[in-house]
Amino acid sequence: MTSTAARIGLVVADEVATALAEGRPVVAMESTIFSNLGLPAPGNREAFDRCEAAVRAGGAVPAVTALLDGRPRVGLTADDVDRVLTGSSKVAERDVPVAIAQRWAEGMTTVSASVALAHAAGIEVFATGGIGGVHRGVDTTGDISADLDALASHPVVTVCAGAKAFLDLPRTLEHLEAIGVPVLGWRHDWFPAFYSRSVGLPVPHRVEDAATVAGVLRARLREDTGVLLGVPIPEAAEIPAEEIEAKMLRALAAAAEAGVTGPKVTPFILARIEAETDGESIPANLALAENNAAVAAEVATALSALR
Ligand code: PSU
Ligand code: MN
Repeated sequence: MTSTAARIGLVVADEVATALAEGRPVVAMESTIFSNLGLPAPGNREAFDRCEAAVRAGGAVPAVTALLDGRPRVGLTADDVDRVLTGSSKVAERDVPVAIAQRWAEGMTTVSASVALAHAAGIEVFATGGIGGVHRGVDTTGDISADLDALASHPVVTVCAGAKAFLDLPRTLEHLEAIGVPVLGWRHDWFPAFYSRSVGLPVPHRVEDAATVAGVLRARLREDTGVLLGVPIPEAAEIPAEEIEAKMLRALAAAAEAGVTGPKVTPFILARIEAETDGESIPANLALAENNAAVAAEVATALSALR
């Protein structure tokens, strides 16, 4: 436990605390993806079950982060998970202190909040579906996800399928470069675009194994900067970029027309993409999240071997 953990009253589940104390592998996960904000029922429970099983199959302990009854939590009970599946308050890193001070009943952690809580608990690997990034139209809106700053501010490996192509992916990669986050491609030369394995953007560095990813985190020059590992969606589940692009553009247009701003933008667009694809996006989303959880367990195992 870090001094941050004590100051914020972080509650770490027994199984997670024991694994950390014994130096065994642990993989943190976010709660937004499993809540109403990320995936519709019943796909959200299936996503949770498959991600948890993939982490355990890889020999690691899963540690989902959330805020419940005003307390920040790492590692959930079955009852807690039921609450997460119906959760609807989105909590980014900057919102965590407010949720604690105001004792919110529930807060669903985004990537930024989860990476911060993972670090506070002493966890070095985090798995998710896709990260937030620089939004298209940033020149007028200024909309850049707090996920990016969190990657630069906590020494955690984030395992993801890149980011959805409704974002401005070239500028997201430029931003990650500017803030000093190493970006790695898992046995892949391209920055993954969530449903699609590539939209033609090269990834700065390709890696072939988990030991190398662990080595990159160990060799960081800044104490508090993490690593982004982009894992392409398994081929069998991929939706090709040309098939999804027009649907994403319609979802973006609907968000602009509805005048949606701030933290509501991403959940709004996610829901519209589901509608535009007639739910075809859901199995792809589950497959990539499960695959990321499996790779994250490998990375966590490699990190505990270095200890
Ligand atoms: N991208 C997805 N699914 C998600 C999210 C992003 O494909 O559920 C969620 C994650 O919790 C991410 C958050 O951290 O949205 C980013 O929101 P914003 O763009 O408001 O920073
Ligand atoms: Mn935003």
